[in-house]
Amino acid sequence: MPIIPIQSATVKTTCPYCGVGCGVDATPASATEVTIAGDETHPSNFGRLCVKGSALGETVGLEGRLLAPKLRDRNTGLLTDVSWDDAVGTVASGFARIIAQHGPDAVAFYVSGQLLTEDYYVANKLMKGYIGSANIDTNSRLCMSSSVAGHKRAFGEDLVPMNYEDLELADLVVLVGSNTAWCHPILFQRIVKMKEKRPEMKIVVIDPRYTATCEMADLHLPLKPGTDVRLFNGLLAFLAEHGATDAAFVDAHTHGFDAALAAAGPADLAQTAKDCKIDQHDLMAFYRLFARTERVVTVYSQGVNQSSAGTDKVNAIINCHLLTGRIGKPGMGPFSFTGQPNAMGGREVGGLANTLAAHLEFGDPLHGEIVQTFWNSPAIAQRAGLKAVELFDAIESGRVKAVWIMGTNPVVSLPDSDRLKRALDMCELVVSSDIIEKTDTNAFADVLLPALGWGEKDGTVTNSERRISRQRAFIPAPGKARADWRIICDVARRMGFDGFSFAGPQEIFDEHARLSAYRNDAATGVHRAFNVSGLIGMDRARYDALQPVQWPLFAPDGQGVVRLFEDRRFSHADGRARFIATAPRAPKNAPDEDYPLVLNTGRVRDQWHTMTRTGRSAKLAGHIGESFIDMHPQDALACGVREGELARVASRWGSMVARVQHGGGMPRGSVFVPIHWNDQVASDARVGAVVNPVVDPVSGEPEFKHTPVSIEKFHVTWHGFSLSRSAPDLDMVTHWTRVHGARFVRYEMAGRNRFDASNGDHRDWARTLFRIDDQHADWIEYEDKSAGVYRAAHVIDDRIESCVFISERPDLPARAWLASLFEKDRLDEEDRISLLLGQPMGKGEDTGPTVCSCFGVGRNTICNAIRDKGLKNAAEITSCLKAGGNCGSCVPELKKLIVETEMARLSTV
Ligand SMILES: Nc1nc2c(c(=O)[nH]1)N[C@H]1C(S)=C(S)[C@@H](COP(=O)(O)OP(=O)(O)OC[C@H]3O[C@@H](n4cnc5c(=O)[nH]c(N)nc54)[C@H](O)[C@@H]3O)O[C@H]1N2
Ligand SMILES: Nc1nc2c(c(=O)[nH]1)N[C@H]1C(S)=C(S)[C@@H](COP(=O)(O)OP(=O)(O)OC[C@H]3O[C@@H](n4cnc5c(=O)[nH]c(N)nc54)[C@H](O)[C@@H]3O)O[C@H]1N2
Ligand code: SF4
Ligand SMILES: [Mo]
Repeated sequence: MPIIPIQSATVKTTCPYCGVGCGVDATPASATEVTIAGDETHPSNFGRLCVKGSALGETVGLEGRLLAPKLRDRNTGLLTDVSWDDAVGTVASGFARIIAQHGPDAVAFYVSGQLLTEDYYVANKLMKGYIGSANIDTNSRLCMSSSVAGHKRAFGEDLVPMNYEDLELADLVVLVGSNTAWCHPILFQRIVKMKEKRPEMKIVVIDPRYTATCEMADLHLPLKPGTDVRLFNGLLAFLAEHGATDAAFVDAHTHGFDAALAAAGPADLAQTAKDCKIDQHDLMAFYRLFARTERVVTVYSQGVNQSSAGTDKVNAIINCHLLTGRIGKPGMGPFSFTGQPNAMGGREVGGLANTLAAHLEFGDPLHGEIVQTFWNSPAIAQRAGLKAVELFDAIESGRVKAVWIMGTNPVVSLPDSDRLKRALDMCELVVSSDIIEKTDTNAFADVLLPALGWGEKDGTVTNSERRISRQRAFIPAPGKARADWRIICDVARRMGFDGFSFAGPQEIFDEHARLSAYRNDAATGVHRAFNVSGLIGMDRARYDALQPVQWPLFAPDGQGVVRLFEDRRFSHADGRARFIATAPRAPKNAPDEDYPLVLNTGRVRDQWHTMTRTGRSAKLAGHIGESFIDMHPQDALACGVREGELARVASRWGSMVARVQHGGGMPRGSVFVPIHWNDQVASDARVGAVVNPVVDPVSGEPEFKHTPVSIEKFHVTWHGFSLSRSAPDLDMVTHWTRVHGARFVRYEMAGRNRFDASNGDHRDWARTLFRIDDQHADWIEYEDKSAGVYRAAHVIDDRIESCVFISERPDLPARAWLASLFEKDRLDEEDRISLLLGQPMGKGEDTGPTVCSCFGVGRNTICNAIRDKGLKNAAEITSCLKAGGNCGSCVPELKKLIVETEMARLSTV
């Protein structure tokens, strides 16, 4: 469907993916296209974009969009379009009825770090100030909540003190549990660029896996999963023993060092190395480097947060920065990278169930009084609400009877997610606001509310360095979709609440800014560092012109505070930071005989979460097209599975199926599965079903990186793939994964019993697969019964419609070349012969899976060029093939291919 631009001028907006928060120049180029470029003036990225940001233009079409409010008939399961009036009425009366019967704690909102600050603000206000419950939690619970809890314990407030420039000013950057190269690519590039300029700058990666990030590191510590507290406690003891401390800072500005040191235990390098399963010399090298380098930034992400010891991991890291006084100064400090585009904005407004609003908390009645007086609201939540995992437990047990899910897909992203399906099935009223109609979560919704997506919505987001940027609209609202803030306000008003009559997001932002400043001092209220009083009173024109600014921000048109704690004052009442005593403890569920391996889950370079947006881009699909189980070859051997085969990963909670691979740098004992694949794109690849529902006791963040599992072969009798212009009949296959192409959909498939190449009419089978009635259809067919191979292509008027390749063995031919046939209006003779042969004739080599998505350069092309032309580094590959020359996201993989090609060459000489 065409996109009708609001205007053809360039609009400055912010990328909707990761927490780096890159500035984007979006230019609607024609009725169907938007040109995307990096905003050279934005201080996060200075014009650069990673591969996901660069592909944003491909993801704004209307395919699959939810464009009208819908109600589901629970008996038939069918959805019917309804008016907004009816939809808002159904939600408002449903919530009101349940509140009247069962009290305010019987309802809940589950929201998202992908909402804008304005959406988030009104959702929080409605739940905590009007409904009077704190049952609003956000998917940031799954993401940053251990960091939030760690910051509150150490600093007295949820504060990330840092600035992106600190990464460039540092002499040592420690990346803990962060695959920065793939998950925060532009920050990674900023670090790498600086290292190129100043080779003495060091990068250390602490991650059980050897990730793409490690390609650029001086040192990789492949620690045993879950042992970070041990490692940083060991560092604390080492620093204390070697006098690498800032005693004056510790004396004047902190509390609790002695207890923390006692909990850390003695400085016993050998024992720490053994506990963490790290080479003792490498550990010593890291400790020494940390001790002698003044300018250290320690970055941490989900390898730290998503753990049953997540909050302790955060504090164990911060302890080391406090002991050395390396905080609040240029080029040093602990730096929690936020995941989602507006994780930070959500924390500002109070989107977590255990914070109230605007960095005010539960537990002190004064905080509640400040917020209620400011809102002039009929109620105020008195105590913390249910955290995400508890919230869905409460839905399952019937305590919570209505839930409104906004901008998140919990049936994919929560742990033990099959149980979530059961919970939602039982829930009296499930409402979901989304931009996409068919998601795993929406399948359980009684009411679907169409929201505006990126490019259509308008508001603010805050990135990892506390920088507020505008997301601006450049496409008109499609169908009946409405802004999230507006949907929430409409429901609030229909419930009879005043306080929700906003003319636009600028008015909500203004109220948010005023609340941040309201009684923000110890004399009349409570001092908090979160204060954006400089942004009060913006009219629409000023709001539209708002430039990216960091908070706190006091002066109108000011630039905000670049770095926190430069004054050595922390937010605890006495102004001091706290050391936290952190005793190491093992993950709750340990591997055992039945489930001997540890499942680690995370992200891949070119997909975003549950793929509702990145999954639409053919360019992004080329990198990794299907889910996988990455494991050490010896573990694979022990489990009786081989690379390229399908296997089932099972835990005590659930199971999923994916293809086994090596080469992802897995240590023995661990397997890695990506989080993105779900029931919309694969038959059985939702890893959330397998993950244990264990949470950190302080933050409530799930232990996504550590579930004991077993792996066994998934038996099939045939393997295959199809490319077709319309979807095939998936009832014909046992296992499938869909991959989005430019002019086709590709299905990787496998089956049991239904296809036997030595027996039966395969054309009939193919006809049923592609739903072809025509008995006289034009087929190009090849069959080798003894080898168990069958290939068929269906052609209409010389144009390829569909093709399927089947084999009894998993060694199927390459697929990349087939895509080009779908670009053609007519197949020529050579194409037809190629289809029969199952490989391209002469021209068109098999380029292999995409490595550089920007220029579509495949692995085989790159390896051939490295070998044939003797290319020595990434820059030479770029000048030869362009690969790596645009966004740079693939540069770590290029480096890896150089090493692999060289090793392959050496092994053959
Ligand atoms: N391409 C892409 N980028 C994204 C996203 C995306 O979906 N796709 N999502 C965004 C979001 S919301 C988030 S939260 C961030 C996440 O960004 P990251 O945290 O960088 O990503 P993950 O892949 O979840 O996990 C990071 C690493 O933690 C390691 N790890 C596992 N267990 C341990 C452990 O016990 N100790 C240590 N030290 N490390 C461990 C894993 O091996 C993994 O490499 O990415 C953001 N950026
Ligand atoms: N096993 C495992 N699970 C994990 C993780 C892990 O590492 N391992 N990581 C966790 C983390 S850190 C995160 S952040 C979560 C992410 O998990 P989710 O939040 O569940 O994933 P998304 O796909 O981002 O879901 C966003 C939904 O909102 C919709 N949407 C997009 N834009 C808008 C909008 O403007 N308005 C509305 N109303 N809807 C919109 C999208 O179509 C999509 O359905 O996953 C968590 N789950
Ligand atoms: S690093 Fe990539 S995904 Fe993250 S904000 Fe920038 S362009 Fe978007
Ligand atoms: Mo996240």
